[in-house]
Amino acid sequence: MRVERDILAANDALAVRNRALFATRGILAVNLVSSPGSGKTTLLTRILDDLARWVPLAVIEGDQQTSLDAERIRATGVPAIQVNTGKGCHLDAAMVARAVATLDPADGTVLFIENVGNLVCPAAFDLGEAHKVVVLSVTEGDDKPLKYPDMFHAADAMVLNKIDLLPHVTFDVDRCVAHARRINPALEVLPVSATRGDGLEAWRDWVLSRRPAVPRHASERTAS
Ligand SMILES: Nc1nc2c(ncn2[C@@H]2O[C@H](COP(=O)(O)OP(=O)(O)O)[C@@H](O)[C@H]2O)c(=O)[nH]1
Ligand SMILES: [Mg+2]
Ligand SMILES: [Zn+2]
Repeated sequence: MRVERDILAANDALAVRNRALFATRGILAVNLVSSPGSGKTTLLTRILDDLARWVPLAVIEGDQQTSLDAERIRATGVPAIQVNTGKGCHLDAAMVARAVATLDPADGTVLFIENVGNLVCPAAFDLGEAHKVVVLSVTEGDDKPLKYPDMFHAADAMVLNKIDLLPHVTFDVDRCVAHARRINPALEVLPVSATRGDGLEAWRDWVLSRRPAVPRHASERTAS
């Protein structure tokens, strides 16, 4: 559809600008995507303290309504901005650009973007992030990679959350991973329980290992 194509082209142009800004400032932007309730905010709150020992952090929280998630993030001491999309069902690059201007993250910041809970259109909207990470919880069914292939194709990693609930639900981890890798053979899989704590170190290390080198001129600007 024409209108849809124009909207995506305009978004892509802004995403290119976001990505260029992140590159000059050595910022790692990670876009968390999932259906509502899979555990995105919990996955963040559980590693922010630890990450804060190594890197500056900032969070953009997307939801249709409320600033509850930004408040959960700020309670950890990390700066967060809530973006309410109203009837909108995804964040776009312009929203991220405005939030970044307000947050004014330091060079070398790890910037998490928690997208609106939706496994469909966030796959199509580039925000300028380095990586999309799809969060799937075991209560959602092991067939979701087959049903929402675009999202699993766009993601570089899948956090498989709520593994503490595996004894109580019908969810075949091997089948889920096989489905996901059929769509995206390079997909990394991180099984975790955000509440019980399993796999959180691997999740933290995955983030830390993705940091770009901070460009020389950027570190000179911050050096006092
Ligand atoms: N049992 C269990 N519950 C979890 C886990 N992670 C998150 N939850 C719960 O799932 C619900 C939704 O979590 P939230 O982080 O708000 O999900 P979001 O909508 O993706 O940001 C909350 O009640 C969390 O406590 C987990 O690993 N195990
Ligand atoms: Mg949330
Ligand atoms: Zn949407």
